[in-house]
Amino acid sequence: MTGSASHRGARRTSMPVRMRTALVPFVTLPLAACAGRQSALDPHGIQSDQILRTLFVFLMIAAIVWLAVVIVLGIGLLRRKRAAERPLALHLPFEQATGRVVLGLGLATLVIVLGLSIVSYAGQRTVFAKDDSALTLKIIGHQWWWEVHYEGDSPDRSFVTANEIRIPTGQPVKVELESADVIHSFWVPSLTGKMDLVTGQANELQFTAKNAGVYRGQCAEFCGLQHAHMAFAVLALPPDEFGRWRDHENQSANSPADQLGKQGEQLFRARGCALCHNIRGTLAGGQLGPDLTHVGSRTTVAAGTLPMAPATLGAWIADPQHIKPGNFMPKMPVQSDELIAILHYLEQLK
Ligand code: HEC
Ligand SMILES: [Cu+2]
Repeated sequence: MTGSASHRGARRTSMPVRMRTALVPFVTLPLAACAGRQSALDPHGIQSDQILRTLFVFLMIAAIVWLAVVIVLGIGLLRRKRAAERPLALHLPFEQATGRVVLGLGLATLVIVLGLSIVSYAGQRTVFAKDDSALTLKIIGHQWWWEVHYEGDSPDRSFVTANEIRIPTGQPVKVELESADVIHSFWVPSLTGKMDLVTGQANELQFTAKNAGVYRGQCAEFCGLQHAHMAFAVLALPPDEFGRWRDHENQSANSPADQLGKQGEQLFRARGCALCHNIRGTLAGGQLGPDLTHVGSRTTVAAGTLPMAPATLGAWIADPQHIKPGNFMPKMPVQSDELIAILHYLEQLK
Protein backbone atom coordinates (compact mmCIF):
# COMPACT_ATOMS: atom_id res chain seq x y z
CA MET A 1 0.00 0.00 0.00
CA THR A 2 2.53 2.55 1.14
CA GLY A 3 4.76 1.66 -1.76
CA SER A 4 2.12 2.36 -4.40
CA ALA A 5 1.05 5.56 -2.63
CA SER A 6 4.57 6.97 -2.66
CA HIS A 7 4.91 5.83 -6.25
CA ARG A 8 1.80 7.75 -7.20
CA GLY A 9 3.11 10.74 -5.24
CA ALA A 10 6.33 10.68 -7.21
CA ARG A 11 4.40 10.55 -10.47
CA ARG A 12 2.35 13.55 -9.45
CA THR A 13 5.41 15.74 -8.76
CA SER A 14 7.26 14.63 -11.89
CA MET A 15 4.56 15.79 -14.30
CA PRO A 16 5.00 19.55 -13.85
CA VAL A 17 8.79 19.07 -13.98
CA ARG A 18 8.45 17.35 -17.32
CA MET A 19 6.17 20.09 -18.56
CA ARG A 20 8.57 22.76 -17.43
CA THR A 21 11.43 20.95 -19.17
CA ALA A 22 9.40 20.86 -22.36
CA LEU A 23 8.80 24.58 -22.10
CA VAL A 24 12.49 25.47 -21.67
CA PRO A 25 13.34 25.60 -25.40
CA PHE A 26 10.32 27.76 -26.17
CA VAL A 27 11.22 30.26 -23.48
CA THR A 28 14.97 30.37 -24.05
CA LEU A 29 15.20 30.02 -27.83
CA PRO A 30 14.05 33.57 -28.60
CA LEU A 31 16.60 34.86 -26.08
CA ALA A 32 19.37 32.77 -27.58
CA ALA A 33 18.67 34.22 -31.00
CA CYS A 34 18.80 37.81 -29.79
CA ALA A 35 22.31 38.11 -28.40
CA GLY A 36 25.71 36.65 -29.05
CA ARG A 37 28.72 36.94 -31.28
CA GLN A 38 26.79 36.16 -34.45
CA SER A 39 23.44 37.90 -34.37
CA ALA A 40 21.85 40.59 -36.52
CA LEU A 41 19.65 41.35 -33.50
CA ASP A 42 22.66 42.24 -31.35
CA PRO A 43 24.41 44.82 -33.55
CA HIS A 44 27.92 46.12 -32.86
CA GLY A 45 28.49 48.01 -36.08
CA ILE A 46 27.11 51.21 -37.60
CA GLN A 47 25.68 49.25 -40.55
CA SER A 48 24.14 46.42 -38.53
CA ASP A 49 22.54 49.06 -36.27
CA GLN A 50 20.93 50.65 -39.30
CA ILE A 51 19.76 47.30 -40.67
CA LEU A 52 18.11 46.49 -37.34
CA ARG A 53 16.40 49.90 -37.22
CA THR A 54 15.05 49.41 -40.74
CA LEU A 55 13.82 45.93 -39.84
CA PHE A 56 12.11 47.34 -36.74
CA VAL A 57 10.23 50.03 -38.71
CA PHE A 58 9.07 47.48 -41.33
CA LEU A 59 8.03 45.04 -38.62
CA MET A 60 6.06 47.66 -36.65
CA ILE A 61 4.18 48.98 -39.68
CA ALA A 62 3.45 45.49 -40.98
CA ALA A 63 2.21 44.51 -37.50
CA ILE A 64 -0.12 47.54 -37.31
CA VAL A 65 -1.56 46.83 -40.77
CA TRP A 66 -2.02 43.16 -39.91
CA LEU A 67 -3.73 44.01 -36.63
CA ALA A 68 -6.07 46.50 -38.33
CA VAL A 69 -7.04 43.91 -40.97
CA VAL A 70 -7.74 41.27 -38.32
CA ILE A 71 -9.85 43.71 -36.24
CA VAL A 72 -11.95 44.79 -39.24
CA LEU A 73 -12.36 41.17 -40.28
CA GLY A 74 -13.48 40.30 -36.73
CA ILE A 75 -16.01 43.12 -36.68
CA GLY A 76 -17.31 42.02 -40.08
CA LEU A 77 -17.78 38.46 -38.89
CA LEU A 78 -19.52 39.45 -35.67
CA ARG A 79 -21.86 42.00 -37.22
CA ARG A 80 -22.86 39.84 -40.13
CA LYS A 81 -26.27 40.82 -41.54
CA ARG A 82 -28.77 38.41 -42.96
CA ALA A 83 -28.88 38.33 -46.76
CA ALA A 84 -31.00 41.17 -48.20
CA GLU A 85 -34.21 40.28 -49.93
CA ARG A 86 -33.07 41.90 -53.15
CA PRO A 87 -29.30 41.60 -53.07
CA LEU A 88 -28.84 43.27 -56.45
CA ALA A 89 -30.71 46.46 -55.54
CA LEU A 90 -28.47 49.52 -55.51
CA HIS A 91 -28.14 51.45 -52.20
CA LEU A 92 -26.54 54.64 -53.35
CA PRO A 93 -25.43 56.07 -49.97
CA PHE A 94 -23.89 52.73 -49.02
CA GLU A 95 -22.11 52.42 -52.35
CA GLN A 96 -20.69 55.93 -51.98
CA ALA A 97 -19.47 55.24 -48.44
CA THR A 98 -17.81 52.01 -49.63
CA GLY A 99 -16.15 53.87 -52.50
CA ARG A 100 -14.68 56.40 -50.06
CA VAL A 101 -13.35 53.65 -47.79
CA VAL A 102 -11.71 51.82 -50.71
CA LEU A 103 -10.18 55.06 -51.99
CA GLY A 104 -8.90 55.89 -48.49
CA LEU A 105 -7.33 52.47 -48.05
CA GLY A 106 -5.80 52.65 -51.54
CA LEU A 107 -4.19 55.97 -50.66
CA ALA A 108 -3.04 54.60 -47.28
CA THR A 109 -1.37 51.68 -49.07
CA LEU A 110 0.39 54.08 -51.41
CA VAL A 111 1.60 56.23 -48.51
CA ILE A 112 2.83 53.20 -46.54
CA VAL A 113 4.68 51.68 -49.52
CA LEU A 114 6.27 55.04 -50.38
CA GLY A 115 7.12 55.65 -46.71
CA LEU A 116 8.79 52.24 -46.36
CA SER A 117 10.71 52.81 -49.60
CA ILE A 118 12.07 56.06 -48.19
CA VAL A 119 13.02 54.35 -44.90
CA SER A 120 14.75 51.58 -46.84
CA TYR A 121 16.56 54.00 -49.16
CA ALA A 122 17.70 56.18 -46.25
CA GLY A 123 19.03 53.06 -44.53
CA GLN A 124 20.97 52.03 -47.64
CA ARG A 125 22.84 55.31 -47.56
CA THR A 126 24.44 54.16 -44.32
CA VAL A 127 24.77 50.50 -45.24
CA PHE A 128 26.39 51.15 -48.63
CA ALA A 129 28.33 54.29 -47.72
CA LYS A 130 31.85 54.55 -49.17
CA ASP A 131 34.71 56.14 -47.31
CA ASP A 132 38.05 56.73 -49.02
CA SER A 133 39.97 56.67 -45.75
CA ALA A 134 38.82 53.12 -45.02
CA LEU A 135 41.24 50.37 -44.09
CA THR A 136 41.28 48.08 -47.12
CA LEU A 137 41.25 44.30 -47.01
CA LYS A 138 40.99 41.92 -49.93
CA ILE A 139 39.26 38.67 -49.12
CA ILE A 140 39.30 35.70 -51.47
CA GLY A 141 36.89 32.86 -50.83
CA HIS A 142 38.13 29.31 -51.33
CA GLN A 143 36.36 26.00 -50.82
CA TRP A 144 36.32 26.11 -47.70
CA TRP A 145 38.49 28.80 -46.18
CA TRP A 146 39.18 32.54 -46.41
CA GLU A 147 42.34 34.15 -47.79
CA VAL A 148 42.84 37.63 -46.34
CA HIS A 149 45.12 40.34 -47.77
CA TYR A 150 45.88 43.48 -45.80
CA GLU A 151 46.76 46.16 -48.27
CA GLY A 152 49.21 48.69 -46.85
CA ASP A 153 50.35 52.02 -48.25
CA SER A 154 53.43 50.23 -49.61
CA PRO A 155 54.18 46.61 -50.52
CA ASP A 156 56.28 46.12 -47.37
CA ARG A 157 53.20 47.01 -45.31
CA SER A 158 51.01 44.43 -47.05
CA PHE A 159 50.64 40.87 -45.88
CA VAL A 160 48.48 37.79 -46.24
CA THR A 161 46.72 35.78 -43.56
CA ALA A 162 43.70 33.49 -43.39
CA ASN A 163 40.42 32.63 -41.67
CA GLU A 164 40.53 35.55 -39.28
CA ILE A 165 40.39 39.30 -39.67
CA ARG A 166 41.37 41.85 -37.09
CA ILE A 167 40.05 45.37 -37.47
CA PRO A 168 40.22 48.61 -35.51
CA THR A 169 37.05 49.87 -33.83
CA GLY A 170 35.60 53.18 -34.94
CA GLN A 171 37.28 53.13 -38.36
CA PRO A 172 35.58 52.18 -41.63
CA VAL A 173 36.86 48.91 -43.06
CA LYS A 174 36.47 48.17 -46.75
CA VAL A 175 36.58 44.54 -47.88
CA GLU A 176 37.10 43.77 -51.55
CA LEU A 177 35.59 40.38 -52.22
CA GLU A 178 36.59 37.81 -54.82
CA SER A 179 36.36 34.08 -55.23
CA ALA A 180 38.90 31.48 -56.33
CA ASP A 181 36.30 28.87 -57.28
CA VAL A 182 32.54 28.99 -56.69
CA ILE A 183 30.23 31.68 -55.29
CA HIS A 184 30.63 32.32 -51.56
CA SER A 185 29.06 34.99 -49.38
CA PHE A 186 30.72 37.10 -46.70
CA TRP A 187 28.46 37.58 -43.69
CA VAL A 188 29.20 39.00 -40.23
CA PRO A 189 25.67 39.62 -38.90
CA SER A 190 26.89 41.53 -35.84
CA LEU A 191 28.57 44.11 -38.11
CA THR A 192 26.77 44.30 -41.46
CA GLY A 193 24.75 42.51 -44.16
CA LYS A 194 25.85 39.91 -46.69
CA MET A 195 27.85 40.29 -49.89
CA ASP A 196 28.68 37.60 -52.45
CA LEU A 197 32.18 36.60 -53.56
CA VAL A 198 32.09 35.85 -57.27
CA THR A 199 34.87 34.73 -59.62
CA GLY A 200 35.95 37.51 -61.97
CA GLN A 201 33.87 40.16 -60.27
CA ALA A 202 35.08 42.61 -57.63
CA ASN A 203 32.40 43.21 -55.00
CA GLU A 204 32.87 45.58 -52.13
CA LEU A 205 31.49 45.94 -48.64
CA GLN A 206 32.22 48.53 -46.02
CA PHE A 207 31.52 48.47 -42.31
CA THR A 208 32.56 50.09 -39.04
CA ALA A 209 32.72 48.20 -35.75
CA LYS A 210 31.47 50.33 -32.85
CA ASN A 211 32.51 48.04 -30.01
CA ALA A 212 35.57 45.91 -29.44
CA GLY A 213 34.83 42.21 -29.37
CA VAL A 214 35.00 38.92 -31.20
CA TYR A 215 32.32 38.40 -33.84
CA ARG A 216 31.70 35.33 -35.92
CA GLY A 217 31.34 35.44 -39.66
CA GLN A 218 30.40 32.65 -42.00
CA CYS A 219 29.90 31.81 -45.63
CA ALA A 220 26.23 32.45 -46.40
CA GLU A 221 26.02 30.89 -49.86
CA PHE A 222 26.00 27.12 -50.25
CA CYS A 223 29.39 26.36 -51.75
CA GLY A 224 29.83 22.62 -51.55
CA LEU A 225 30.51 19.81 -49.14
CA GLN A 226 32.09 21.78 -46.29
CA HIS A 227 30.09 25.00 -46.68
CA ALA A 228 28.92 24.71 -43.06
CA HIS A 229 32.56 24.72 -41.91
CA MET A 230 33.56 27.87 -43.73
CA ALA A 231 33.49 30.40 -40.91
CA PHE A 232 35.89 33.05 -39.67
CA ALA A 233 36.52 35.21 -36.65
CA VAL A 234 36.43 38.99 -36.66
CA LEU A 235 38.39 40.55 -33.82
CA ALA A 236 37.54 44.23 -33.41
CA LEU A 237 40.35 45.81 -31.39
CA PRO A 238 40.95 49.30 -30.01
CA PRO A 239 42.99 51.19 -32.68
CA ASP A 240 46.33 51.15 -30.80
CA GLU A 241 46.06 47.43 -30.12
CA PHE A 242 45.16 46.86 -33.78
CA GLY A 243 48.24 48.88 -34.82
CA ARG A 244 50.50 46.68 -32.69
CA TRP A 245 48.94 43.51 -34.08
CA ARG A 246 49.34 44.77 -37.63
CA ASP A 247 53.01 45.62 -37.11
CA HIS A 248 53.61 42.17 -35.71
CA GLU A 249 51.59 40.37 -38.38
CA ASN A 250 53.55 42.22 -41.06
CA GLN A 251 56.76 40.55 -39.89
CA SER A 252 58.08 37.23 -41.14
CA ALA A 253 57.58 34.06 -39.12
CA ASN A 254 59.43 33.48 -35.85
CA SER A 255 62.45 31.21 -36.19
CA PRO A 256 62.05 28.03 -34.16
CA ALA A 257 63.43 28.56 -30.67
CA ASP A 258 64.54 25.00 -29.90
CA GLN A 259 65.76 21.76 -31.47
CA LEU A 260 62.31 20.19 -31.72
CA GLY A 261 61.01 23.31 -33.43
CA LYS A 262 63.89 23.27 -35.93
CA GLN A 263 63.15 19.64 -36.67
CA GLY A 264 59.50 20.59 -37.16
CA GLU A 265 60.44 23.29 -39.66
CA GLN A 266 62.44 20.78 -41.70
CA LEU A 267 59.67 18.19 -41.55
CA PHE A 268 57.17 20.81 -42.68
CA ARG A 269 59.08 20.85 -45.96
CA ALA A 270 60.13 17.19 -46.03
CA ARG A 271 56.54 15.95 -45.56
CA GLY A 272 55.10 18.12 -48.31
CA CYS A 273 53.25 20.72 -46.21
CA ALA A 274 55.30 23.49 -47.82
CA LEU A 275 53.91 22.61 -51.25
CA CYS A 276 50.57 24.07 -50.24
CA HIS A 277 51.34 26.43 -47.36
CA ASN A 278 53.29 29.67 -47.23
CA ILE A 279 55.28 30.65 -44.16
CA ARG A 280 56.83 34.05 -44.79
CA GLY A 281 60.58 34.20 -44.19
CA THR A 282 61.07 30.45 -44.74
CA LEU A 283 61.44 28.19 -47.75
CA ALA A 284 57.78 27.19 -47.48
CA GLY A 285 56.03 29.06 -50.27
CA GLY A 286 52.96 27.02 -51.28
CA GLN A 287 49.88 28.93 -52.36
CA LEU A 288 47.15 26.28 -52.35
CA GLY A 289 46.22 26.45 -48.69
CA PRO A 290 46.00 29.09 -45.95
CA ASP A 291 49.07 31.18 -45.09
CA LEU A 292 50.52 29.84 -41.83
CA THR A 293 53.06 32.60 -41.02
CA HIS A 294 51.34 33.43 -37.71
CA VAL A 295 49.00 30.46 -37.43
CA GLY A 296 49.79 30.02 -33.72
CA SER A 297 48.16 33.33 -32.87
CA ARG A 298 44.88 32.57 -34.64
CA THR A 299 41.80 31.75 -32.57
CA THR A 300 40.45 28.87 -34.67
CA VAL A 301 41.63 25.92 -36.76
CA ALA A 302 40.32 25.15 -40.27
CA ALA A 303 38.08 28.17 -40.90
CA GLY A 304 36.31 28.34 -37.56
CA THR A 305 35.74 24.58 -37.35
CA LEU A 306 37.66 24.06 -34.07
CA PRO A 307 39.05 26.40 -31.42
CA MET A 308 42.83 26.84 -31.63
CA ALA A 309 44.65 24.60 -29.13
CA PRO A 310 47.56 22.14 -29.35
CA ALA A 311 45.11 19.22 -29.33
CA THR A 312 42.90 20.53 -32.12
CA LEU A 313 45.82 21.67 -34.28
CA GLY A 314 47.46 18.27 -33.82
CA ALA A 315 44.22 16.46 -34.65
CA TRP A 316 43.84 18.53 -37.81
CA ILE A 317 47.36 17.76 -39.07
CA ALA A 318 46.99 14.07 -38.18
CA ASP A 319 43.75 13.67 -40.17
CA PRO A 320 42.10 16.73 -41.74
CA GLN A 321 39.70 14.47 -43.66
CA HIS A 322 38.23 13.20 -40.42
CA ILE A 323 37.48 16.72 -39.17
CA LYS A 324 36.34 18.23 -42.46
CA PRO A 325 35.58 15.39 -44.90
CA GLY A 326 36.21 16.31 -48.52
CA ASN A 327 38.33 19.40 -47.82
CA PHE A 328 41.37 20.00 -50.01
CA MET A 329 44.07 19.14 -47.49
CA PRO A 330 44.86 15.44 -47.84
CA LYS A 331 45.77 13.23 -44.91
CA MET A 332 49.57 13.42 -44.91
CA PRO A 333 51.85 10.48 -44.14
CA VAL A 334 53.48 11.76 -40.94
CA GLN A 335 54.73 9.56 -38.09
CA SER A 336 53.57 10.46 -34.60
CA ASP A 337 56.99 11.77 -33.49
CA GLU A 338 57.15 13.85 -36.67
CA LEU A 339 53.67 15.17 -35.95
CA ILE A 340 54.81 16.29 -32.50
CA ALA A 341 57.75 18.19 -34.03
CA ILE A 342 55.60 19.86 -36.72
CA LEU A 343 52.97 20.78 -34.13
CA HIS A 344 55.63 22.23 -31.84
CA TYR A 345 56.95 24.30 -34.73
CA LEU A 346 53.52 25.62 -35.81
CA GLU A 347 52.55 26.53 -32.24
CA GLN A 348 55.58 28.84 -32.07
CA LEU A 349 54.38 30.77 -35.13
CA LYS A 350 52.67 33.41 -33.04
C1 HEC B 1 47.48 19.66 -51.09
C2 HEC B 1 47.67 20.86 -50.33
C3 HEC B 1 47.96 20.76 -48.85
C4 HEC B 1 48.96 20.04 -48.21
C5 HEC B 1 50.01 19.13 -48.83
C6 HEC B 1 48.86 20.39 -46.81
N1 HEC B 1 47.83 21.26 -46.61
FE1 HEC B 1 47.30 22.11 -44.85
N2 HEC B 1 45.69 22.95 -45.74
C7 HEC B 1 45.37 22.88 -47.08
C8 HEC B 1 44.08 23.47 -47.31
C9 HEC B 1 43.36 23.59 -48.64
C10 HEC B 1 43.63 23.91 -46.06
C11 HEC B 1 42.29 24.58 -45.75
C12 HEC B 1 41.30 23.50 -45.44
C13 HEC B 1 39.96 24.01 -45.02
O1 HEC B 1 39.86 24.66 -43.97
O2 HEC B 1 38.98 23.76 -45.76
C14 HEC B 1 44.67 23.58 -45.10
C15 HEC B 1 44.63 23.92 -43.75
C16 HEC B 1 45.68 23.74 -42.86
C17 HEC B 1 45.73 24.27 -41.52
C18 HEC B 1 44.67 25.14 -40.85
C19 HEC B 1 44.91 26.59 -41.15
C20 HEC B 1 43.91 27.53 -40.52
O3 HEC B 1 43.98 28.72 -40.79
O4 HEC B 1 43.04 27.11 -39.78
C21 HEC B 1 46.92 23.87 -40.98
C22 HEC B 1 47.44 24.19 -39.60
C23 HEC B 1 47.59 23.07 -41.99
N3 HEC B 1 46.80 23.03 -43.11
C24 HEC B 1 48.82 22.46 -41.79
C25 HEC B 1 49.38 21.58 -42.71
C26 HEC B 1 50.52 20.72 -42.41
C27 HEC B 1 51.28 20.68 -41.11
C28 HEC B 1 50.75 19.98 -43.54
C29 HEC B 1 51.79 18.90 -43.73
C30 HEC B 1 51.71 17.76 -42.87
C31 HEC B 1 49.77 20.38 -44.53
N4 HEC B 1 48.97 21.34 -43.99
C32 HEC B 1 49.69 19.90 -45.82
C33 HEC B 1 46.14 22.33 -48.07
C34 HEC B 1 47.25 21.51 -47.83
CU1 LIG C 1 31.59 29.34 -49.08
